Amino acid sequence: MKLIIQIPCLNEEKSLPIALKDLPRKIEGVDAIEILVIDDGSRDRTADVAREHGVDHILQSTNNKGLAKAFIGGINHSLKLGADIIVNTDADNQYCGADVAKLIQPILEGRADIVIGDRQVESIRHFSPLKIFLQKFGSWVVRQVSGTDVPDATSGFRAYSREAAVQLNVVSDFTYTIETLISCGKKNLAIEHVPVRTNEKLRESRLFTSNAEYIKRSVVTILKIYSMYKPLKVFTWVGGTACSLGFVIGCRYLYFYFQGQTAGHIQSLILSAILLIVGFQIVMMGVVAELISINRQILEDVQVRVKKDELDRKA
Ligand SMILES: Nc1nc2c(ncn2[C@@H]2O[C@H](COP(=O)(O)OP(=O)(O)O)[C@@H](O)[C@H]2O)c(=O)[nH]1
Ligand SMILES: [Mg+2]
Repeated sequence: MKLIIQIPCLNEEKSLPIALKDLPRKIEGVDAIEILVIDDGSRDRTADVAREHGVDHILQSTNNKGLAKAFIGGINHSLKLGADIIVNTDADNQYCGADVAKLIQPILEGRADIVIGDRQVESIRHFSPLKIFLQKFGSWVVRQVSGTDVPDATSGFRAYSREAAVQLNVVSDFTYTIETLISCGKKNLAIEHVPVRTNEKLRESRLFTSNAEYIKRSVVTILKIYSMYKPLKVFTWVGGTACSLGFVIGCRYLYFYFQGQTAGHIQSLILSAILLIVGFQIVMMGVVAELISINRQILEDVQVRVKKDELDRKA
C-alpha cells in the first residue's frame, strides 16, 4: 500500500518547510509514504527548498498553469508512481499534517473512494462571520447539486483511492474542489468526510482576494459543472420558466379576448408567443445537451480504460 501526499505550490519557500515537518512518515497499514511537490512556475526557491527537505518527487512546470491543472497533473503523476492512495494538502500549513492518518482510514477500510477533511469552518478563529456563512452556504449548495453530504466543500485536504483518482477529470482552470465533488457525486463514488484540525493562518489566501470574487467564481463553477452533468434538468428549468410565463401571459390575453377587449392587449399576445417559442427552444437545446453529456460519459469511460491500460503496462 503506497501513499503519495501531493502539495501544489506557488511561491511557498517560506511555508513549505513548516507544512512538510507536520506530515507523517509512517502510518499503520501503509507500506510507503512519498511526498510529491507540484511547483507551478514559482518565482522563488520552492523547488530547491522541497529538495533540501527530502521531498521524494518534484513536478515542475515552466510557467504558472493554475491550481486546477497542477492538482490534476499531480494526481496523474502519482498514479504513474504507483500510488494506491493520494492525499492532497496545502503548502501553507492550513491543514494539520498529522491528520493524514485519519483522512485515509475510510479508504484503508474499503469504505470510501474519496475522503474530505472537514475543517469545521465555524470553529476557525481567523475566519470572519461572513466568511463562515459563505463557506457554509456554499457547501450547502454543493451538497444539493452533487447529491453528497459533504459539510466542507472547498476543503483542499482530501484523500483519493487509486480507483477514484483514475476517474478524476478537471475542466475548470481555477478551482477543482467544487468541480471534483460535483462530478464524483454524479459518478456515484463513495465520498466520506472526517473532521480534521487546522493550523493558524500563515498568510492570506492567494486564490481569493475578496469574498465577492469567491462567490462569483464559485457560482460560475457550480452552474457550469452542474449543467455539464445534468444539462436537461438545467435547460428544462430555464425553458420551463419562460414557457410558464408565456402561458400565464397568454391566458391573461385569452381572458380579455373572451371578454371582448382585444384592444391594447396585443403586446401581451406577442410577448406570450415569444416566451413560449424561446422556452420550447431552450428545452430542445437541453435535449441536445443531454445527448452530448451522455456521449461525454462514454468518452470518460473510454478514458478511464485507456488510463488503466497505460498504467498497467507501466507497472
Ligand atoms: N500549483 C499551484 N498551486 C497554487 C496556485 N495557487 C495557489 N496554489 C497552492 O494552493 C494551495 C492553497 O492556496 P491558498 O492561497 O492557501 O488558498 P486557500 O485555500 O484559499 O487558503 C497552496 O498550497 C498554494 O501554494 C497555483 O496557481 N498553482
Ligand atoms: Mg490557505
